[in-house]
Amino acid sequence: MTQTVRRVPAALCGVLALLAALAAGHLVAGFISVNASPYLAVGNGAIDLTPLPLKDFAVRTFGTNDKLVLLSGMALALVAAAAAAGLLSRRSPWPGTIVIAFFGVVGLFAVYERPDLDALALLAPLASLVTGVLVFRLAHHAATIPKTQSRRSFLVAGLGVLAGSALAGVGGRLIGSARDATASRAAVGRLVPARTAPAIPADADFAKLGAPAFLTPNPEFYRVDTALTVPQVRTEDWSLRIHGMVDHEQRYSYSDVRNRPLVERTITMTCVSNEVGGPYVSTANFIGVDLADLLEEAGVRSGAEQLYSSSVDGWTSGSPVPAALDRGRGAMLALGMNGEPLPLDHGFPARLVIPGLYGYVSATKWVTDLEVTTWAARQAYWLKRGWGRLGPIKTESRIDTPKGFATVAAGTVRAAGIAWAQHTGIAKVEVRVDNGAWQDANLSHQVSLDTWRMWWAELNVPPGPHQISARATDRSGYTQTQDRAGTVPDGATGWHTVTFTAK
Ligand SMILES: Nc1nc2c(c(=O)[nH]1)N[C@H]1C(S)=C(S)[C@@H](COP(=O)(O)O)O[C@H]1N2
Ligand SMILES: [Mo]
Repeated sequence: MTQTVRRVPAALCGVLALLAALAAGHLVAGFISVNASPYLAVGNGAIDLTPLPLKDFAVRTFGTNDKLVLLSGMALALVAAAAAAGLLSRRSPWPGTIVIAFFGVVGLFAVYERPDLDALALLAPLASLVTGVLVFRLAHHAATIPKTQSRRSFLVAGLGVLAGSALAGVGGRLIGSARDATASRAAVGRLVPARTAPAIPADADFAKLGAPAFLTPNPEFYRVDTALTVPQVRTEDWSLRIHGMVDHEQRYSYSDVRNRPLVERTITMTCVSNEVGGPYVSTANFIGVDLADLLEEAGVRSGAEQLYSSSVDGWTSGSPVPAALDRGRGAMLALGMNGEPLPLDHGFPARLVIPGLYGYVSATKWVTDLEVTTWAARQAYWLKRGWGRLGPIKTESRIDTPKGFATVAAGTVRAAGIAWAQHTGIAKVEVRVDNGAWQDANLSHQVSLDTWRMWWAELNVPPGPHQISARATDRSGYTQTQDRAGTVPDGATGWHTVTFTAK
C-alpha cells in the first residue's frame, strides 16, 4: 500500500518539477534560439490567441510593460497549476505526471507553431517535458520514503533540483545572449546617407516650452509589437525576398542594400492603438533605400493591390501597393534610425516605413519577405483580428503641458503640445479653457508634411479647477472631430482634454 504524501511536500513536488522543466527548456533553447524556450513560446502563442479587446486593453493599460505583465501572470498561473498537480498526487504519482506531461505537450505545440523555428527547436520543449516528468517522479518518490528518512531525502532532492535549475537557467541565458544580434549590429558601424534629411531648424520644436523634442532619441522612441522576446537577426543571416505578382523575383542581402546610395527621411510614426493623448507617436530620421526602387526592380504586375510583408517572427502586415510605389510618399526599407543601425527592438537589420499609414499596415520590423499580391489572397495579422485594412493616420493633437491634474499658478498659463496629420500636414491648432472661445496656438516650423508639428499658447486662467482642450486642423481643411472613438478598428478620435487646477 502506498503511503499518502503530506500536503506541502506534495505541492512542492509539482513546483520543483515545473522549475526544473522550465530551466531545462531554457538551457537547451540557449543553444538553438531563445524563442525555442517553451515558456516564451507559450507566451507568444498566448499573445497571438488573445482576443482583440483584451489585447487592446493590455496595450493601453500596461503599454510596453504588457509583456512583463503577461510573463508574470503566466508564471503565477504555472506555479499554481504545478502545486495543484502535486496535490492531486498525494496517493499515486500518476495524476501529477499526467498534468505535467500535458503542460509539456502544450510547450511542444507552442514551439512547433512558431514560423521562425525548425524541427531542431523542438528539442527545447522536449527537454522540458522529459525533465518535468522525471523530476516529478523522483521528488514524489523521495516524498514517499518511510517517515524517518523522508524529510531529509526530500530536502536533499529538492535542493539538488533547485541548484540544477538555477544553473541551467543562467547557463541558457549566457549561451543565448552570446548568440544574439548585438555584435552584428555593432559591426555595421555608422550608416552614412548619400542624401541626408534637411537639418531640423531650431524653431522646429518648443522643447523649452514643454512640448517634446522634434527628433525622438532612439531609446525613447515608442515601441509596439507582438514579440515577447526581441527577434535576433544577424546581418549575415538576413535577406529580403520580393516575390508574388512580379516579373523578376528578387533577393537582397544586407550588403546589397547597404551598398546602395542611402537616403534619409524625417518621419513621424504613429500606432493605431494610440489613445487620444497617448504616447505611441515618435519621430526619427530613418536611413535606408526607396521601397519603390526595389519594387520596380522586381517589376510589379498590374492587378497587384497589397504588399504583404512578413517579419522573421511570423508577424505580417498588408500595405496598399499604390502607397508603397508612390515616390512622392517616400516609402522606405529602413536600415537605420537617427544615424545608427536600427536598434534591435525597432527591427534590426531592416524594417519598412511608409509615411502617413499607421504602423500595423506599414512598418514591419525584422522584415524578410515582401509578397506582391491582392487583398483577397492574404490577410495580415491585425486585419484577421478585426482592424481596418487601409490604416491612414488620423489628424490628431496632444497636450503635453500642463500635465493632467497638475497645479499651476493662476493668471497666464502656458500650454504646449504636438499635432500630426502625416502626409497632409498641420495647418492650425486651437486651444480653449473649459467651454471658452477657441484661440489659435503658435505653430512650429513645418519640417515636412510627414512629421508632427509643435504648438504652444498662453491662456488666461482664473483660480479653480479647469480643463484645457486642443484640436488640430490639417491642410485639407479637416478639423478634428469632438466625437470620441476608441482605437479599434481604425484609430481613436476626439479632442485631448487635460484637467488641472490653477491657484
Ligand atoms: N514584426 C513586427 N513588426 C511590427 C509590429 C509587430 O508586432 N511585429 N508592430 C507594428 C506596429 S502596430 C507599429 S505601431 C510599429 C511600431 O514600431 P516601433 O516599435 O519601432 O515604434 O511597428 C509595426 N511593426
Ligand atoms: Mo501599431
